[in-house]
Amino acid sequence: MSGRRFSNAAVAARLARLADLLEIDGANAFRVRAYRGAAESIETHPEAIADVLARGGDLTALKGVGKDLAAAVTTLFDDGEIPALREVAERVPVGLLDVVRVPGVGPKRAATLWRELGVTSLDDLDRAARAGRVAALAGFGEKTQAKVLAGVAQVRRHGGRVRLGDAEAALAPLLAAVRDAPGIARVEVAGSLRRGRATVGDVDLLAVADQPAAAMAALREHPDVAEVLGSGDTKTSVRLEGDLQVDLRVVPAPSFGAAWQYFTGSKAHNVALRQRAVDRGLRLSEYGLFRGGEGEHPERGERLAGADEDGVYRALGLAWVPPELREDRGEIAAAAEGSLPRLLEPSDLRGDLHMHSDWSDGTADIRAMRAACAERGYAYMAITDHSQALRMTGGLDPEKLARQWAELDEIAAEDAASPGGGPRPVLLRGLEVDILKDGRLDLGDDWLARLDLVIVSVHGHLDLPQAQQTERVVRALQHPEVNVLAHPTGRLLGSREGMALDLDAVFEAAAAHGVAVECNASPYRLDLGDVELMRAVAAGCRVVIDTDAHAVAGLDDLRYGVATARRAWLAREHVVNAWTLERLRAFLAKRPGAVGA
Ligand code: DGT
Ligand code: CA
Ligand code: CA
Ligand code: ZN
Repeated sequence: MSGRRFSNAAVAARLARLADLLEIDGANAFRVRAYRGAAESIETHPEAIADVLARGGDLTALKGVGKDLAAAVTTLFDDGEIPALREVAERVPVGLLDVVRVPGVGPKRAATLWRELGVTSLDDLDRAARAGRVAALAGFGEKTQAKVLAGVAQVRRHGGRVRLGDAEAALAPLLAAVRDAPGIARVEVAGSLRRGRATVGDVDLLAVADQPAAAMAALREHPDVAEVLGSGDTKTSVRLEGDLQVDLRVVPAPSFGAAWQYFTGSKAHNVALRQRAVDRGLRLSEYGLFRGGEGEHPERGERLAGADEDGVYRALGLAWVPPELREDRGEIAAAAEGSLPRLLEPSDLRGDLHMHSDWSDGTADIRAMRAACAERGYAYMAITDHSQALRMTGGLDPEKLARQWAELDEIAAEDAASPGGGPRPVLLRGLEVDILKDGRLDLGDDWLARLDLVIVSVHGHLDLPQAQQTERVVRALQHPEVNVLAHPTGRLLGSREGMALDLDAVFEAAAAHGVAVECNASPYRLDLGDVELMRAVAAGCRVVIDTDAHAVAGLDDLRYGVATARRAWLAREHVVNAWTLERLRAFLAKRPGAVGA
């Protein structure tokens, strides 16, 4: 068994997906049922299938698993995929799997919608239904169309988490509208958005207002609102056009801090905090921190804190805990001892070390990217276009790289010719070099040696079995010229899980060879994520937070990376692009002793 160790649930999910896709594809009903039956049997099997296979056990002993299915599952463990699933997924758009989840749309109807209207996703279905094209199909009609529309909204509500960046962007105009409503004293973001999670389930807003009704109306009546889910005296919930749910609560000023603390969460942090209150004979709720009171009415007791968050933590003998740390990962003990880290701040970063120009698939030229970095006050920056293997990006071969360096030299000459002027970030010569399938790098050693900064990353063959993928990445990290491993897991939030990779082995190699691991700040990636960053630092790795910007606007994504790093408890010391240029250069040159400098 060379592949990934799949859980029973993961195996079952693949078989169920295969059954759904086959059914949409019009496969024989017997075959579809066989996959579904096997999925159920594997999901509920008490022993891990991985263990059954490891001890040479027979899968056909499981109810509903015949010879062919047993072979398919064995192949999954050996090769990381089921051939039949890959085959059908090449024919049938996977977006139809969302479509079949819509109440009233089974696989048969999904197939009709696909063939007749070209529907391949929930968005397509939504548009087709709004345009009245669903009702016009034979066997559908107005009633079904209305049901489909409501069903799409329902699937979206329960289905997806929304990326941090998308949530921020969607929220901004609403927040401004509520802030401008008459009688508003204060509006703040709470929930997972305030904690900086990579994705959010919904957005929680908290306000203090003399006229709560006006605040509620400002939200309800905003043009971006698609549906009002509920609206009362103290709470309004809406769903936006882009599917995000937003809850607004209005609370009395004396309770604001306690409510902000409560609705910021996380739930696990709140549970631990409330226990601390109980241990002190106190009661903590969204109304405040109280001594005495009775039953359901703690607020009849003596109020010790509640108007501001800081006061709530202080009254519990704690330092104020930054929201990104509130996940019950040891922050309460640290706040009690006064040992919370001095977390990285956005202003600590002195440069961005991963970005693309129009030499490969970026949209701006080097001078424009540099001007944008200068505006952001950076001391240094690196242009890191793609290497030649990524042909569709216009990746650079040595000849093109030499021409790019000539342009960098020209810019340096311009600088020298006009001293003074505005701030000018130092331009480092970088490249994002592809890790080839066998772990070799997509550029010759003599060229690698002449770069200031060598980023390596995986863009192809993301589906190799774990042992092979790990060996591939580790081999790349062993190359003496390599400085950064970019987007180490390859995950794309909401659309692609990370590669099968033994991250502990990767982190160990990165630490041993002086390679920094990236926290890619693109809101589509946030890779490494918070939990992985903690593991990396524990393994002795340094971290670089960079944007992988492909346009000037992408440079602003840095703050999502900072939020992720803060969630991982990172301080300036861990992050190489928070260091001075001198110290960074020593790290990049892998000079002995440089890391601790
Ligand atoms: P999300 O929306 O899934 O990304 O995550 P949150 O953390 O924003 O969760 P949400 O919106 O359900 O609730 C906001 C906060 O309210 C949550 O972080 C903590 C607090 N909260 C909600 N339900 C409970 C609960 O049952 N117990 C406690 N202690 N706190 C809760
Ligand atoms: Ca939330
Ligand atoms: Ca909520
Ligand atoms: Zn890149």
